[in-house]
Amino acid sequence: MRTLRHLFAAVLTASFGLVTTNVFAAPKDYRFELVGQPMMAGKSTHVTVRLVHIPDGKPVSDAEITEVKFDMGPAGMAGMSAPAKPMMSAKDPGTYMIETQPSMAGNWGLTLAAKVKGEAEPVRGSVVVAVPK
Ligand SMILES: [Cu+2]
Repeated sequence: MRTLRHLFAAVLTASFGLVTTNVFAAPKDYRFELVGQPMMAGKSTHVTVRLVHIPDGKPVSDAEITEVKFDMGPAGMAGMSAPAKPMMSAKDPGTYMIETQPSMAGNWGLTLAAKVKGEAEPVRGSVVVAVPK
C-alpha cells in the first residue's frame, strides 16, 4: 500500500511538476524544504520535507520530528486544519515524511519542529504545500 502511494505521488509529481515554496526556519541555520508535489485533496497522503543545514547545504539525517501542524493559514484560513503525524524517515538522506489528509485544494502550511543532535533548541520551520484539486 505504501509503495502504491509513493508510486501515485511520483505520477502526480510528473503531472503537476514541482511546486516548492520555502520559508526560513529558526534557529536560522536550518530550513525545511518541500520535496516534490505530494497529493490531492480528500486523500490520505504523505508530504515529504527535507531538513537542510544552511551553512554547508547538507541534509540533516537523524533529526526527530517532534511537532507537526497542517492548516490553511497561507490561504487565509488558519482555522482549517487537518490531522498530521510524522512517519518514519524517508528514503533520501535528511528527508522526513508526514502523513496527512488535506480536506480541500489550495495552499496549506506545514509547520514543523524537530530535535536535531547538537542543538539545544528545537529547529522550527514551515513550508507551503499547494494541494491540487
Ligand atoms: Cu480551506
